[in-house]
Amino acid sequence: MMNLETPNYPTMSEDSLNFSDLDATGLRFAIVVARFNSMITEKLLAGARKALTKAEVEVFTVPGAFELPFAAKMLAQTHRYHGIIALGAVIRGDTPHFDYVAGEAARGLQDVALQTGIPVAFGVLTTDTLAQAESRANKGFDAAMTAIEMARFAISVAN
Ligand code: INI
Repeated sequence: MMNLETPNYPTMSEDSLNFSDLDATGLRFAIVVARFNSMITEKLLAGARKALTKAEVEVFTVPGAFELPFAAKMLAQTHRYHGIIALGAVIRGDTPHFDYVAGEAARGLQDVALQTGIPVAFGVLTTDTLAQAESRANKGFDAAMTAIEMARFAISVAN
């Protein structure tokens, strides 16, 4: 029978994704992080790094979340990485720009994963306010843990 239980894994989030016991040893990841709303994305990056202490990590920056899919695709196509973690913060404010940027970031990043077969973790906060983004700035850790899990999944299916 399939075991759906997950061992206790420390998480920084309240609404934990309940990660299983993940080991990033021997894995290589690219983190691509948007500089827009950098006070938030720097925290996302710190959380992601915390989850990846045992992995090899390279960090790349792009101007905003809209540019994340392009960068993620270029990185995925190198086949140097077991997974990619995309980090950004899209805050609604009072501009309709939000929907375009957030929507295209989400769609584009999923497209990259599906087109290339390289897992892409969606570490992009989409919030109404800066305060909401601040309270979720620990989500970089979760995104990185997701990338580890999906990289392990891809490796196990391929072998
Ligand atoms: N980019 C973000 O990462 N977050 C935002 O909240 C945001 N807003 O609100 O406009 C944003 N815009 C810039 C966008 O990502 C592109 O960099 C820009 O449109 C140039 O292509």
